[in-house]
Amino acid sequence: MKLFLRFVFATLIALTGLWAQSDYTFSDGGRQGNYRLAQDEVFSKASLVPATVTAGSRAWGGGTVLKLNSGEAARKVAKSSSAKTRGALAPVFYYAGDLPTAEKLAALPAVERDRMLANARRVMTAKLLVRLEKAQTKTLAETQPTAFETALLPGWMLVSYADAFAALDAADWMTQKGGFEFSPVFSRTMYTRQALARDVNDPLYPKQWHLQPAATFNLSMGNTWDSVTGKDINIAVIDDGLEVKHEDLVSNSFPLGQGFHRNFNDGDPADPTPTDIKQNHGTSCAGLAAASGFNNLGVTGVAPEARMMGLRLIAGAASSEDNGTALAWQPEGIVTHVSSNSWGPADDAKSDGTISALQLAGMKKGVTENRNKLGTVYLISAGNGRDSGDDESYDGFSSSRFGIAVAAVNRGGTQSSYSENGMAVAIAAFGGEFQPPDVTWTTNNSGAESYALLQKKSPDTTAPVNYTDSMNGTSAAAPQISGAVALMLQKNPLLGYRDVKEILMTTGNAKDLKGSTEFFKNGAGLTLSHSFGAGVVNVAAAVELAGKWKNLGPEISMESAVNTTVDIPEVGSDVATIEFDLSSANIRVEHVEFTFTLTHAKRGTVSFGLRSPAGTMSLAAQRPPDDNANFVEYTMTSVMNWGESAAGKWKLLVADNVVDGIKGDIRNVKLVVYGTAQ
Ligand SMILES: [Ca+2]
Ligand SMILES: [Ca+2]
Ligand SMILES: [Ca+2]
Repeated sequence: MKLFLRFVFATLIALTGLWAQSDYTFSDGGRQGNYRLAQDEVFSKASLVPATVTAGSRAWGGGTVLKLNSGEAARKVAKSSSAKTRGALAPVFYYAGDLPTAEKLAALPAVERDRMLANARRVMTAKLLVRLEKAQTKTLAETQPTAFETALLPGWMLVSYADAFAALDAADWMTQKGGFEFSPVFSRTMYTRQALARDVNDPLYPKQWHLQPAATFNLSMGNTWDSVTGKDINIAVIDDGLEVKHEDLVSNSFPLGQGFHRNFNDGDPADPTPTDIKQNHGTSCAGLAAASGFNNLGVTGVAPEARMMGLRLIAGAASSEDNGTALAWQPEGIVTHVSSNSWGPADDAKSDGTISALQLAGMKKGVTENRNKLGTVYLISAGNGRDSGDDESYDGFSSSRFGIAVAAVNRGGTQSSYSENGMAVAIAAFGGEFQPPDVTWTTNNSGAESYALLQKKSPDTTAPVNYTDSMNGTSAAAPQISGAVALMLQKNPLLGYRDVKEILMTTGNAKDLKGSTEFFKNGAGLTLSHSFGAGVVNVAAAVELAGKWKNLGPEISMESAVNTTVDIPEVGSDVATIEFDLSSANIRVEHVEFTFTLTHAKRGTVSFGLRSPAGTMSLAAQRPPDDNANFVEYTMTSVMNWGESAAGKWKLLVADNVVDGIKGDIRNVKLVVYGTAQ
């Protein structure tokens, strides 16, 4: 009887010509919306592929949108299917509010059109939402409902049918009859909610190989910008200047004249804009971190919507007090989330690299007081002196446990020729080599004069005025991570500065990188090297991990000192060994510092190795150009033991690598292990 009625009902609708209808107006709880029924599509939950289907079918929403042969129609296919098959099928509608005109749609590239159609697609379920009181349910008897339920919406009921096509028949009937307010209960829950990639419309973006997912080596941006862009995250850029009014930086820079910026060099103390076009370093670094993205202009930074404060410090000599002030920078009412530093002691392989107490104090203030005590995150370039024989372990700034040292990788995945090895190198990004196209694209100081300077430096430049394709160095690498950290902190503003460092080191990508030192697994299973730290930053992975991160406990430390004087034999016999017994330590290690006084007339011939109880060796190579004498109360810091247990015997091995009769000794050695309680 029921089947018979259904047949009559369907025949009735067929006779009235409603089967040709494709445009509908539905009332979704009172809100009118226009929809078009796709006559040539049927959604199938199961992997049904009837003979009537064409190659235009595509997987969607956990099933398949079947594209029918011409001459077929959705209703006809459903009607000719068995009841069981029909139960797996559903009519496909498109919501007009999500679509451009048919003409515009047809003119779109296929990929874009498919994306828009997928977004506008609404698949019917077997239910209708009808404005109906319980007492009125019999008015729908003719449509053969199978059930009525009260809806979440007062005054509306959910009316169920045998299948989605039966619900469509009922919708047709109500439309024909008039006087009903209703809407199909459309399914959008079948969508996989995969984030859509943001449309990056910056014209030079395709040239920014470090951001391109198709490049063999890149920052692994993934779909990160769909969820975080650095919005509401502030980056202090300490450099030789920041051209605040640059067309592609201005909207991501704090305004001038309100105390956000500072100039410690010549010119207006409130304006960090360079006073000399040759001072283009800071403007280029800033663009890599946070040039405005999605603005149809120039390039984009890793954090396309972060905001920057310019601190002009290194365009001339600056006092240690100014260094400290710049590093601790956090203007009233502002949070300094990130401090981007593409500078440091000379990379001449002979300077001892020690920084002033005030500079160090500025960083310490930043990590303990800034950002509501969570700490400003310092990104510091690891240094460009490898081809001169320098080693980052001798750089008191980038190796500080308050900062994160960033190494440089070139486009082909090898360590940039100049990027220094060191025991504090934590992570890497792209610095490239020396000439386009193997160097990075970013903002240049504005104007023809700056452009002429670029042409002189890079005769083959293809960059337009106001931009450069010739930025390189660990200077280029550090601000990329500054941008990455801005994204992480937008995702999870409660990360401490040490949490950020651990997340970067946990997610870094070591795959296929070639450096002058090998990757190894430390005692905690972290893959590290003195050339790259944990490898190239994996932005998508770092942001994802940031989102579910449980903060590290408070930092604790334990120290051990050996005050005897130990002679350092020349190579070929033995090395000086100083042992520290930390058997009683209950610390999960983050940083390890050792401080010593070396007496040696040619200190550059001496190298240092710290062996942890887990067997990990942190190395400071000899620096042949350094023929200076002695290191006094000198500190080195390693990140190579991150995550290891501190418990056990630590050994400092000191070697004199040149047999020339010039020998020395080491004394007052102190080891301090920092980390969390185990
Ligand atoms: Ca831009
Ligand atoms: Ca250096
Ligand atoms: Ca010697």
